[in-house]
Amino acid sequence: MVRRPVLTFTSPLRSARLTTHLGIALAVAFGVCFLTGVLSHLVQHPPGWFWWPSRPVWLYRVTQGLHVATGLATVPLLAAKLWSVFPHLFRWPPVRDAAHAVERLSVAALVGSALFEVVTGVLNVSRWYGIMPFFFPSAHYWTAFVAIGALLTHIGVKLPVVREALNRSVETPPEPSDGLTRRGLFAAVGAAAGLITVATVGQTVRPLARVSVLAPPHTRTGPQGLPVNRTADAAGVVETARDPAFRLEVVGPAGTVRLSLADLEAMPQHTARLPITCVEGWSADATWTGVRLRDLAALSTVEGRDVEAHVESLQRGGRWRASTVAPPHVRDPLTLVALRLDGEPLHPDHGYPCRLIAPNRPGVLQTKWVARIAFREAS
Ligand code: HEM
Ligand SMILES: Nc1nc2c(c(=O)[nH]1)N[C@H]1C(S)=C(S)[C@@H](COP(=O)(O)O)O[C@H]1N2
Ligand SMILES: [Mo]
Repeated sequence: MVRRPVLTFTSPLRSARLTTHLGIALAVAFGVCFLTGVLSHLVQHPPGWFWWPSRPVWLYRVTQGLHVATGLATVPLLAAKLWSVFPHLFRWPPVRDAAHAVERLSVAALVGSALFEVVTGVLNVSRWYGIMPFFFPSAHYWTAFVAIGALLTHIGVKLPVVREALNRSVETPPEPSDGLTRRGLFAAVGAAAGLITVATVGQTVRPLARVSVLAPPHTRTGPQGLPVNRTADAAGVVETARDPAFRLEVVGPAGTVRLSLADLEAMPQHTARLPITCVEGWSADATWTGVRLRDLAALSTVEGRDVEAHVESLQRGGRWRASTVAPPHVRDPLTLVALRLDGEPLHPDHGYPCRLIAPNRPGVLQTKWVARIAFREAS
């Protein structure tokens, strides 16, 4: 028996039906990616109409974990989908008429933006920020709208073909009698997506950490058993963080107070088990102890008013040196200015002398090495 080479340019495995099934799987993964991605953007840059709760504590962990997991599972789906239509991309003439030209352009935008999203996403979670000559979140964010717009256009244009392909009575080209079948190919793509998921999802589904061999190394562990994105050294705070003259400045409409570490330790201490959820997809639970943010608000604001907090780090520069805590999170008794991790003083890399930790909040907003908190009445 002669074995036919499979997956070639002229492979008989290609059919509208196979492309349709791959396309549906890809569209679902892309849809989840788009929605969870836009949600993440809104949580980080909330417009006036947007409201994000402080509970459940794990919600952002799930949505962002899903974003990165579905994004990574997209890689084999996208590869197989492109392979299944590859000969079409070289059809002659490339453009027949105006309508066809628009359709071709939307396909070009779709392929380009989809590849861009997947490649930049993978580069970001692997921390190869340096080789991207643009600011990742902005480029990835705006291209997502190009991708989803082109995807919806594409689905609209292809709907008749999709309908026909899903109609069981329609003849599909004969399957090759030897080698890989369409069902086999579809199963292989599914298995590849599954393998990628198992190999990476342990960075957030911690019981799977040991089998997730492709999870980036820095997401596995760190000082005090918790990963670190930016170290005290990288943030340039090694000296200022251990200065005994350190005071936390708390500013508000009712006055300003300066608290030493001993002052903070003398206030009522509370313990909470909360995850750090890095936007890059890793997350881990830890036990934090410290002062409630709302107790600090009480020192400098008028009781009963809704306040938000602007939290600033000792770190001089850097995009994540400050964050704003919205009223639901300021009120939440689990929102802490933490002094301890698992009962020990914070490691310098985790934000010594004190760091913000709030429930249901992206990691980038969990400001470390907090030096100043300004409360103001929420508008
Ligand atoms: C392998 C695939 C992907 C990976 C690994 C990935 C990873 C990421 C990461 C790490 C972020 C957080 C960025 C930050 O806030 O610093 C993000 C945000 C985002 N992603 Fe993806 N992504 C992937 C695919 C996609 C796709 C296919 C779409 C849309 C169709 C998408 C849409 C978004 C959006 C809208 C954001 C929010 C950006 C912002 O905060 O401004 N991503 N992605
Ligand atoms: N001042 C400051 N705080 C920061 C950062 C930073 O770069 N500077 N990085 C943030 C990011 S991206 C994450 S994921 C968390 C990680 O906290 P950890 O290092 O204690 O795990 O800290 C956040 N707090
Ligand atoms: Mo992060």
